[in-house]
Amino acid sequence: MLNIIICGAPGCGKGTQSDLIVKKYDLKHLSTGDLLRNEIAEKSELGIIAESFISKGNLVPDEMIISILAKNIKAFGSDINGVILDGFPRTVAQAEALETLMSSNGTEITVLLDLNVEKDELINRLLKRGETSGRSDDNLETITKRLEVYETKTAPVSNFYKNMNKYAAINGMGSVDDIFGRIEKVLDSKLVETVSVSNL
Ligand code: B4P
Repeated sequence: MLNIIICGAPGCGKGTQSDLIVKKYDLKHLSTGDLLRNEIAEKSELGIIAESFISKGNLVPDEMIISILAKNIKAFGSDINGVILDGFPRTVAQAEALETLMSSNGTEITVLLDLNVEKDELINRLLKRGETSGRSDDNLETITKRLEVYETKTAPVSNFYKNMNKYAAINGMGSVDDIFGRIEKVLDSKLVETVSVSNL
């Protein structure tokens, strides 16, 4: 199985690259941002709570997001090539919960792809998206807060996976296709490793 985490600062292109990865490697896609936005659109109880955090640039509480993720992963069943987790985990507590969840399902994370993008470019991309997205978090004040929250809460997740030898930094600057080419190199080498281990 190829179980991938894709992470990086807000606007780094997680969602954009996830769509290409899912197509090429035939994986299931779980975007916690999309799941939360669906709840918000449906005006569910969870969506109303989530919106109050997201519109201020904060992360939604760990317990809430962990239970949503666990429910959705379970729904995929076991007959799949793997999953891509887009925007999860965003805190070390979420990473710890994910490790427990994966091992209880008899599987594990293959690699964390960390998309590195310069701050000015992140802000430009999100402001541009804000012109059409209608998202309550795509404005300069909220983007600034999201970048701060990323540095304090999410960046430490990289170390968690570096310590497990499951970390790959990806240069996230340039065209969508060039960035995807860099990701393919990493994932193709992971696939070769997975096949050689299963043939031992
Ligand atoms: P997310 O939905 O994960 O979104 P994101 O960080 O805004 O965007 P992403 O990196 O996916 O960027 P995209 O491809 O769209 O999170 C939203 C909020 O939900 C969070 O702030 C948080 O509050 C909450 N949340 C989500 N998960 C959570 C969790 N696990 N725990 C707690 N809270 C959670 O790209 C951005 C823009 O750039 C797009 O317009 C795209 O077209 C453009 N773009 C992409 N690649 C480009 C390139 N190479 N060049 C130029 N433009 C590019």
